[in-house]
Amino acid sequence: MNLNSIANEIYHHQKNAVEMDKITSRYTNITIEDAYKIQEMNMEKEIQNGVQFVGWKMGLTSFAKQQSVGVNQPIYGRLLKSMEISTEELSLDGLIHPRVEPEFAFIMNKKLQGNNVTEQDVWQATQCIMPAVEVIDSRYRDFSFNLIDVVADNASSAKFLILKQKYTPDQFQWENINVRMKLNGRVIQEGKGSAVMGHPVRSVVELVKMLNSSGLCIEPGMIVLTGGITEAIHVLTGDFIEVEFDQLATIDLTVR
Ligand code: 0L1
Ligand code: MG
Repeated sequence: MNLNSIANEIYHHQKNAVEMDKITSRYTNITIEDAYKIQEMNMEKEIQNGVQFVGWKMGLTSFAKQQSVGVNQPIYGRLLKSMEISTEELSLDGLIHPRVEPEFAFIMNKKLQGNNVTEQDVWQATQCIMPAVEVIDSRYRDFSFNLIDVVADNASSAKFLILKQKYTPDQFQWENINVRMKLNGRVIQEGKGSAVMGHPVRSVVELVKMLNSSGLCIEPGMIVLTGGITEAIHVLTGDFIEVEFDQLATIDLTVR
């Protein structure tokens, strides 16, 4: 088994928006550590090409999502500047079978590292929190994968949008913020901040610990997407999505 060639295969499918078969059905000895290594190798390719590495995303942070993949742990992925969409138009170019989910984006202003990090440490390192939407797009056929497959595929990262509105960490009880997602005018998903590991700050704590086990950390200025507040919804060309964060703001997305 050659991790470099598996990384190249996944990278090809990510870049060309073509579905692939699960790697775990072909490489039965592959480990979760190998999968994070593959993720890192592909990120290195992007950095070599001049693309900025801007932060981290946590995935599978809700019980519902963990159940749907049959796991009991979250995962992390890497965010690139090229994944960020700044207009409220979502182009499906370069995507296979995209899904959209509401998230909180934590913007960090201090380095966070180590295995003993606390919620207090995270709050002290949080510059602001912003409503966000993540567009996930697994490169695996029919969204069929296990934990190792999805980690190697950068936790299904594809695009993200962060609203300009900034909120201070103490402005709201983030676990109590209700979020509704409407598809073409009809509410089809509802959730609460507490869906993210009980409280989104816990997702950042967990991320720091997971990164630490690979000698990594959150650097000042980085974004952290803390994980889906509701289930993700499939989107198609022509769809209009409204993501309403109670007390905060609404993100409108037109799919082109
Ligand atoms: O952001 C997420 O929670 C997605 C993690 C990967 C699972 C999926 O693609 O649904
Ligand atoms: Mg997500």
